[in-house]
Amino acid sequence: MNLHKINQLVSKHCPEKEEVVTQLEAAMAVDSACPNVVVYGVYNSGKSSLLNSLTNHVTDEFFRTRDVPETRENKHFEYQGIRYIDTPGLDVNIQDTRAAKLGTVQADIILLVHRLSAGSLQQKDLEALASIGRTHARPENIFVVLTEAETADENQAVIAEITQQLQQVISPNITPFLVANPVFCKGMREEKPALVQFSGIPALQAQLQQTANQIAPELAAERAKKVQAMVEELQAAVAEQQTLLQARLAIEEAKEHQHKVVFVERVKAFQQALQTQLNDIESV
Ligand SMILES: Nc1nc2c(ncn2[C@@H]2O[C@H](COP(=O)(O)OP(=O)(O)OP(=O)(O)O)[C@@H](O)[C@H]2O)c(=O)[nH]1
Ligand SMILES: [Mg+2]
Repeated sequence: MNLHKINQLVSKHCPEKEEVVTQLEAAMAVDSACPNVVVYGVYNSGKSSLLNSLTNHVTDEFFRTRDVPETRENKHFEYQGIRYIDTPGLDVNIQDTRAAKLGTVQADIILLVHRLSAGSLQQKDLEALASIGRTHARPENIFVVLTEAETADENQAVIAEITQQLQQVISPNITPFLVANPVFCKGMREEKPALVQFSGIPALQAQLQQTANQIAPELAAERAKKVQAMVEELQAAVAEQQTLLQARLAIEEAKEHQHKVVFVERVKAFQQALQTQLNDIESV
């Protein structure tokens, strides 16, 4: 079934699923030969800074960063066989959140970014994570990155709590990556390898590279599976609505039939009564 036909059926029978059609379009539009790594998280959590670090944009940032909501659209850069995709921060406005979600649909690997100073994960973060895990990525392809790692010492309790939350929601084996973006930039600029190591960026880069290499051979098949799952979700929704519609139609037809039966019986009774009266008159 083609996208146009699906779109028509969904608009007609289950408009509440129109967002899934948009997500399907985004998934079908994925054209990169290499794995897509997509960042996801609330605004100001350090997503764009992280991508600048991972793509070695230290002095000339490619992904714009700022202290106020900055990223408004999904933007990408390919580096060492990985396409890094930046997304707007969640919870600023509906359009940005929608664009970020569309980004996750295109992800082969998701980097969930969270600032240590924001404390442990909130219920809505956990729900978003669980939903991403269910629909868009295998648990081993979800990386959680905690920025502001330079404050890790005083945030041990928060790190432990977040780790526990992630293990409950994503997988018992997951541990977050700790990253300090300004420390990475300083280390690179001043050629101080100890700072670069401390920033956590090389460790994350290595793990991403390993996962990207692992998933590369099955990339096309996995993407096709995701598209297929969305098509099936929409087909099931349309079929459910059609079944409901048919059931309603059958009830209406049965009601109409019943009305007809009652009407015919009444007419017959009336005819009979009339005939009786005529007979009475004739017999007078
Ligand atoms: N201390 C510290 N600051 C960081 C770190 N990472 C990012 N920042 C700062 O946090 C602020 C926001 O960073 P961005 O990278 O623009 O955050 P973002 O998540 O892309 O923000 P939006 O695009 O608005 O969603 C900037 O001032 C960064 O310099 C970090 O690891 N440590
Ligand atoms: Mg940004």
